[in-house]
Amino acid sequence: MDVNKIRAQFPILERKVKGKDLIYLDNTATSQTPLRVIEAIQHMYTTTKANVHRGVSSISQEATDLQEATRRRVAQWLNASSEQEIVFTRGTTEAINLVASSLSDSFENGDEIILTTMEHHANIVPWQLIGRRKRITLRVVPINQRGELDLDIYRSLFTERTRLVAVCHVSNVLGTVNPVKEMIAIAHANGIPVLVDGAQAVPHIKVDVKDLDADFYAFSAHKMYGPTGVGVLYGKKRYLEMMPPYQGGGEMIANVSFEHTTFAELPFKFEAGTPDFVGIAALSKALDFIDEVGYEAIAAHEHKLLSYTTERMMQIPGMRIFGTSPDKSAVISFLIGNEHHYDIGMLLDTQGIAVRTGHHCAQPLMHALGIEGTVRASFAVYNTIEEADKFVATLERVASMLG
Ligand code: 7TS
Repeated sequence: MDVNKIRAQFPILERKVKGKDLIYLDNTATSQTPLRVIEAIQHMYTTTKANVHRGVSSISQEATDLQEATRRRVAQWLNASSEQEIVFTRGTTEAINLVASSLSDSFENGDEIILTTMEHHANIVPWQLIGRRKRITLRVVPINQRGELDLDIYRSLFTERTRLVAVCHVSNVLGTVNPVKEMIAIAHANGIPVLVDGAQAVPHIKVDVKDLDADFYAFSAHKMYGPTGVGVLYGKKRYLEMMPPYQGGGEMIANVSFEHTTFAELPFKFEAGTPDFVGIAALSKALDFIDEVGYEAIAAHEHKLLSYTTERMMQIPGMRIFGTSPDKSAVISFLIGNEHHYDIGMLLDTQGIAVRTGHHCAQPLMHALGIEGTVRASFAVYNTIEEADKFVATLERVASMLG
């Protein structure tokens, strides 16, 4: 893999911040976008902007074809059984809200959902919102010192009231890659379906929903070199067919009268209103990019960055790294002594180094770790060892400045 050839495809990497070369280490929040995705968006706005599934016009047909070709592509890419199992949403958050809202009709007071300590708020709050209508108990799988789930406790959480397991594939704070295939098998042995939040997995790991046997799998395009405003919900057809629509509006109906409405076939039943068809079409170019580089090369490069940077960071006095599982993606959450995460992030920014600080939308995890927040550096395929060196050298200076 030639990282310079990859970098050349990302125009933003040429910009300066505070007079320094941008070093972008906030890929967990959103990754950068290769030129082919940007060009696909521009091409569609300049040649093919017509609303999808509506028109007799040639350009509406072309726009529809581009959207539906992406749906087929995503279905193949995930190894889904059919493109009817691919619902386009605004992102992971909306995909999880869709499932929570739609499934909630079938929940009863006293039902239970199993989550984990390391969930993003997007995989906690939608389940709590059901609680406005029904009394639902969240049962939470704890983590060990390395930031890994305790599977023995997980096994013990199933009761006759369990209705669903919702778990992240990869933690956005700890980087832990959870054994979701095993967790799904355990849930299925108990007769329970599983929703996997794959937001932090798809940029780094080849996902095969059949091999995992996931019932629902959610992710966002913008974290995997794609455009903002587009997400995917994969759902097994037998579940999606049973579930009522999430939102009402145009294009999700078969027939509407003031007395009665019947709904469209899958997946359109779940896609009310005009979708981000430009972004959806451009998502296929992000998949092209990932396929071209290849997951093996992406993983090898990112793991090299992760182990090299971690090793160098550990030399800094007072360094505390949160999340040390051997099965970890390239995310490093840390603190130095008792220094405030925000101060460290600010000082890194003065050198053009973009990281994220704070609770990372995972406040229950922060409580479990006994902290308020961390600094988080996260890598993508275009990051380099030179950038890692500059990052660590800056951290060394920050550490000695802060004393
Ligand atoms: N789930 C996980 C595991 C995430 O990391 C995120 C976003 C989401 C869901 C929500 O994704 P969205 O595209 O719908 O917003 N995580 C982060 C983050 O770690 N920093 O900024 C956003």
